[in-house]
Amino acid sequence: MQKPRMAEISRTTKETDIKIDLNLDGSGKADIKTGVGFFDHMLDGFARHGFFDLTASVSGDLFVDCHHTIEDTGIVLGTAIFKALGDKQGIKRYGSMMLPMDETLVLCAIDLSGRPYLGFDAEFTSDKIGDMDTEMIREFFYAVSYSAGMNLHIRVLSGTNNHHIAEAIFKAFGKALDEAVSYDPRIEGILSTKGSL
Ligand SMILES: [Mn+2]
Repeated sequence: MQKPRMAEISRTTKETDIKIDLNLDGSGKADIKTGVGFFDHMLDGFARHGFFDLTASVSGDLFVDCHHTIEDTGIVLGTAIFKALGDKQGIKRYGSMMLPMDETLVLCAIDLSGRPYLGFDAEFTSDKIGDMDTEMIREFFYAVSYSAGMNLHIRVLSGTNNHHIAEAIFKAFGKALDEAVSYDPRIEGILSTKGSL
């Protein structure tokens, strides 16, 4: 039994003040306070369905809008994932999920390759869901993929309800990441022909 992979990251700028505690080997316990209610709901779904323990305490310049708060939370979460993963010994590296939510169907595929890339194909018909700008969903995942060094593809295959589409994306991301970070006992060392990820 390996010891739990955890990271605690703090980041303060003139725009945001963020502290994230992440345990990749958790049980899905989340305590999220970003000041953006719908974003909290999304991160909660990510943690719960990925079986990650996640505490996020975020204080951002919401008097401007939600942009810096959400983007910077993505940077810190990605950094926490990167740090918690360490040298990636014994992990599956790849993970994917096809997640249905009523009329919505979302594909998420991940390679923890160390090379950041985001493929994002999702359309929203409303500018906002609750207090969150829908255009920030792409920005969030770009920040996560870049700071975690993760190849991340998200495609909405069907869906009409904006709340469902967003929620299915975050849950699919949690499930795919859970698979990618999980151990496979058949893997000796690091799963790469190069010997490192
Ligand atoms: Mn919901």
